[in-house]
Amino acid sequence: MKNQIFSFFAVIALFLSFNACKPKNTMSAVGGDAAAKAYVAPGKYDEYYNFVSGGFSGQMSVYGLPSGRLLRVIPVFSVDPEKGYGYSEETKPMLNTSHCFVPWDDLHHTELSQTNGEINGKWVFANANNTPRVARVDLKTFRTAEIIELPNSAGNHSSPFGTENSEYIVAGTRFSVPADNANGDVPINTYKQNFKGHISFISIKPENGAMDIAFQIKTPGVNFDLARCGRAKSHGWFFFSCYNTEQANSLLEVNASQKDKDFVMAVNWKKAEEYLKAGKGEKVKTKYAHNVYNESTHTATSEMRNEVTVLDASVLKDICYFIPCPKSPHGCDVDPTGEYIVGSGKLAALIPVFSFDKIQKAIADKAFDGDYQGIPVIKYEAALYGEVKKPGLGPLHTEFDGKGNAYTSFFVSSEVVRWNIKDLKVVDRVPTFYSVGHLCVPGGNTRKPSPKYLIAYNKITKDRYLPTGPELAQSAQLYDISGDKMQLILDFPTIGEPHYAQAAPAEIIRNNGQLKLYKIDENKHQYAAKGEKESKVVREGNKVHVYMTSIRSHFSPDNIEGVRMGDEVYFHVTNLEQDWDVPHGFAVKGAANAELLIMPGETQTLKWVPDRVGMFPMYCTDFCSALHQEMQGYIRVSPAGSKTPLVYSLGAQSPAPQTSAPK
Ligand code: K7E
Ligand code: CUA
Repeated sequence: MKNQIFSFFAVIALFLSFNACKPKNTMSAVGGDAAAKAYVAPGKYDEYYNFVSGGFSGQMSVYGLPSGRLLRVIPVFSVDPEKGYGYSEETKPMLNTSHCFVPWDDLHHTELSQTNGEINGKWVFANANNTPRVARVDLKTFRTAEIIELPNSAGNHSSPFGTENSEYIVAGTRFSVPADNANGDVPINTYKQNFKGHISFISIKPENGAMDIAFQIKTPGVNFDLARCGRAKSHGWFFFSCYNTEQANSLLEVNASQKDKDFVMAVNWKKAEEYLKAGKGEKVKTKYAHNVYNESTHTATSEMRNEVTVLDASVLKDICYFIPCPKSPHGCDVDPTGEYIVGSGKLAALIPVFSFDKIQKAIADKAFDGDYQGIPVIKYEAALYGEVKKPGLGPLHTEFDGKGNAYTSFFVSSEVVRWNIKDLKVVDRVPTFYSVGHLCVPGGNTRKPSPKYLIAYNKITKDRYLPTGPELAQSAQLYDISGDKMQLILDFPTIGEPHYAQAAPAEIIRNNGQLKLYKIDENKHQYAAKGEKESKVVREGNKVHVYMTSIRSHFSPDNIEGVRMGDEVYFHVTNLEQDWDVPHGFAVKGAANAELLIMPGETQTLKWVPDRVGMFPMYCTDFCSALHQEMQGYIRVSPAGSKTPLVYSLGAQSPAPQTSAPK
């Protein structure tokens, strides 16, 4: 019997070791009280807002925690027909770039703005990975308010990570490329000579969040992966993980995994600021778009910029330092005290923890191992606080609870490991289902984390949900980390592929002066009609401007005749409602466009080019009242050159069209 039990456990152990990456026993992971812990009763609010990256959906989604309820999808880098984002004339400029109108991107990281190293609830930033951009979402409106493109960059992955007072949002290029002002028409195998890395420091205006590229730092050509600001004692520094220090340009899975160690790059941004002030930056010609949404005109504008200031790290020797870090580091995370910097080598069997104090001493003592293309390399041992031994397989990202613990995700062994920062001992581990990427502890990248929950954002869901054909739901998992043992309490599917996410106590976000509606008196839109009396239709050549209003439950005007083939019709719809939560929608048959979804007091414009002669209905798409289905109208389209007079009306039964505003 004893023997049998022994071999039973031996088999279990074997099974576990062979199947480490695909934990199968899902039942035991969820305790009986899990449902109660994640349960938020109908009508009750969640404790936290969770801002989750949408990966290749290009959007950001907002969940309530602990319920995992989806509250909102905020369109950021991808067009969103549901909200008319990128389809309305007002929002099209938001997606403008130096390339063209780009209707999609790949959003990996969200970053909440901070004051004194704590979340302030004003803005959440996001990165576009493909066509390098950083966006600012205003948490008063939960809308994208600003997008700035990044020159000299490609694959804006190490982004957007903020400093403790949101002085800067920083962004490191994943792909090194020839600089924008250099000849890019060079053989790819000249990577070592011609390819450069650039780190962007985007300044944030404290009063309104306005973004501007303050400066860039030019570095050797490597791949920047992730970054974190120094905090508290290390405020003024930034830490980036970099891989491909081999400078390979082909088959990176082999060729960029040759070296035993790549780097964490420590950047003294206060020093960089001094050099900038002293005029050590070079003004470099380039081209990048800066797009801003104006809340009083309800309109975005896009401006092309053509210059950026670049500091060269190989010339200005004391702004950047490389610290050797094992095996292609991915995450680079700084603990709440600012002393410990954790590098997570994707292929490493240990986690190195660097000490800020030791890094400072190493720099003072010049404890260098030579340089890497002009950048000093600090000796590994001189910067190292210690190593977490055998923590798991494939460490990716680390978050902190402010109680002395770190939580690292392990992609290959599909688990979250809690370890003590001081003695570097593993104290708990819990399986994730399945391959986990980023983790989020609310405030986990601040001086004061809120250590009740941890959310794991997973890459593969396999058998967690009802199957949906070849493509399965993406997933997040919620853990209770308030006790000695981490406990899985909830799975919830996500929009797109979730990478990083941040969360904040609901109070911080709710009480930041959220907007309930736009005041109609303050509407400065060029084509606003601030009352039905102002509604009208005006022809300017082949452009027809419809100054339209919507209120429960009609449009004004609701009948339009005299539009001709060859015309471009612009429906400028002003929602006259002044109540919270009463949007109206607008759509026209056959429009090569999306709907408009217009908030109270707002004006939005749908462009429509009729493709045939005939009668075209238009209607409200948002069920706004009991008589929502009555909220409709017609537009008559006549042949090109026809003499049908331009008339419009409201409440006039045929045949009594008006040519002036309805009374
Ligand atoms: Cu690890 Cu793009 Cu931050 Cu995904 S990244 S997981
Ligand atoms: Cu307005 Cu339905």
